[in-house]
Amino acid sequence: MVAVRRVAAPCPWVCVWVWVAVAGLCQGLQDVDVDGGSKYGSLWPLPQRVSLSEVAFRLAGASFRVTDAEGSSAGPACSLLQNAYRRYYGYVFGDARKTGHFRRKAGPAELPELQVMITSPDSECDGYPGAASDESYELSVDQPYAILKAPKVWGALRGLETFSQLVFEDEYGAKSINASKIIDFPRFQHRGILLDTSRHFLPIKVILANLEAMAMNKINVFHWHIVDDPSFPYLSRTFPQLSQKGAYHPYTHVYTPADVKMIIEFARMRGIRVVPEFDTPGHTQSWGKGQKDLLTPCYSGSSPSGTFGPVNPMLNTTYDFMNQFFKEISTVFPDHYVHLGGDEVDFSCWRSNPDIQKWMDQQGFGKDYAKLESFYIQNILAIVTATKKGYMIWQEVFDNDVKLKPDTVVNVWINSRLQEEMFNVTAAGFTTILSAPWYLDYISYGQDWQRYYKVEPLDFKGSDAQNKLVIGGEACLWGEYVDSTNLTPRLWPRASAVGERLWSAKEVTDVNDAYSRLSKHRCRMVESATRKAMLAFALWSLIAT
Ligand code: CP6
Repeated sequence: MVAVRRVAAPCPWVCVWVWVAVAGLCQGLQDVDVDGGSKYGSLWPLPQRVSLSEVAFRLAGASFRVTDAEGSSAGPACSLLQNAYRRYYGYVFGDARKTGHFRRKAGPAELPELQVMITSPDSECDGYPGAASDESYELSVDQPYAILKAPKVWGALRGLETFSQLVFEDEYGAKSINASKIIDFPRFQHRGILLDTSRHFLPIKVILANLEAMAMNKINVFHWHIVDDPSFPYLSRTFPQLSQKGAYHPYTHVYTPADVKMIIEFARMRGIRVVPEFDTPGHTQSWGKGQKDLLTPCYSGSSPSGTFGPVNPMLNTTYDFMNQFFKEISTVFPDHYVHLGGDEVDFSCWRSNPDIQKWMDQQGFGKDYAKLESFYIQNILAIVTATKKGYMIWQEVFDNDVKLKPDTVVNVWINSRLQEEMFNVTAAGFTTILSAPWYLDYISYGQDWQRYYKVEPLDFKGSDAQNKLVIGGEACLWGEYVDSTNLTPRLWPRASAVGERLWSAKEVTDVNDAYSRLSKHRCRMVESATRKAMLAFALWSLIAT
């Protein structure tokens, strides 16, 4: 057996370990296993290029500053950055400025400041992140101060996260950081998480906490599967009866316009897009409660059975409603994209309805219900296009030969014919995101994060041009068996595996190295959540007593 020895024994975990893999040497030093540490400390996801020096600096909580560099295009008026500086100061030092920290006469030099430089004339400080946002940054930790350079604020946010991940406590408990140089940018632009707020309502604070966790993992899209069959928690200004009748509770289990605004702003501050999904014509049972005649009446024999199926595609009133509804959506959600669903349409109800049958004959659709589905979707796409939005759709819409705009994002979710689908979608020239291998609501025994980690999104036989159309992926947390009581442990740190796969270079595949970094990253996420919970409890105590 090869014993692996640690030479730099007092070295703290984040700094570069020196390993000697020779048996029998270095007597008196402790033998440890190979999985003792990554030379990249706790960095997660691993930046594209990292060089770490063994020289360390000390950070003094009482005096350390994050400041705008001279010549930066974002100044004190950029509240997105100013808030981020405050937030990351809190992550690094705890929220209170500590004075009287441990001082040594001799020891590492102090690093007094991190200067943030936005290099492009338009910092995009007051804008929303989008499908083409630049998240690149360069971080140099050295004397006399550390410098974070990014073309846009979005890269600065990612760089601040990385800076905070480099900070560790030395053997005296003092905050320290190694001299380092990092050049970083994402491999894939679209790195998302789907949360489902219909099967179970998720309180705002759960959504916000997850946005926070997403930022820690450089995940930049919140795919909000906001409504579905069981409930309609979106409070529409135009059609308030949808949530009045369709939510689990008309006041407590709804997202008001103010709630939605808050979630979008909280996400923006962290460089996260909010892409809402309003899935039709299937998965719409809850819509029918507040909107008469929207759904197709199902028949049993020659009479209506009293149950309803997908949206009724043969009525003009359906499209009048959808027109008004998506007009509202286009003003409430600032992202260029809306997800329009289109998955899992059950034809049995349409088939049972004699009015639909007759109308299909008139249209020349015969008995081809996929044609009916395509007819409906085509109309919805036109309605949404008129609001100047782009759309994402589940793969069935593409499979059914619906005519799609060139900037359509096709969301691939069926695992059994994944490679084939990725090939076909990209061969047709559409951008695609991958969800199929990352259904995190599915649980199994053991370290299944490794299964998610080992997925290679470009593992299909496409040309270079086809590969370029794969813009990323999403981890999906469907809500049938998930509510606020079990959401966090089901999602984290397993979604972190997806985060690194989509951010880091293709070659970053060492599971042992990932394990070492991920276990520390997980501790960091737990600590951050615990600090928030304690803060909330302290505030609650003040108010409640
Ligand atoms: N809800 C909606 C779901 C699913 C889909 N759409 C789903 C289907 C199969 C599995 C998991 C989730 N629950 N609206 C499919 C995109 Cl295994």
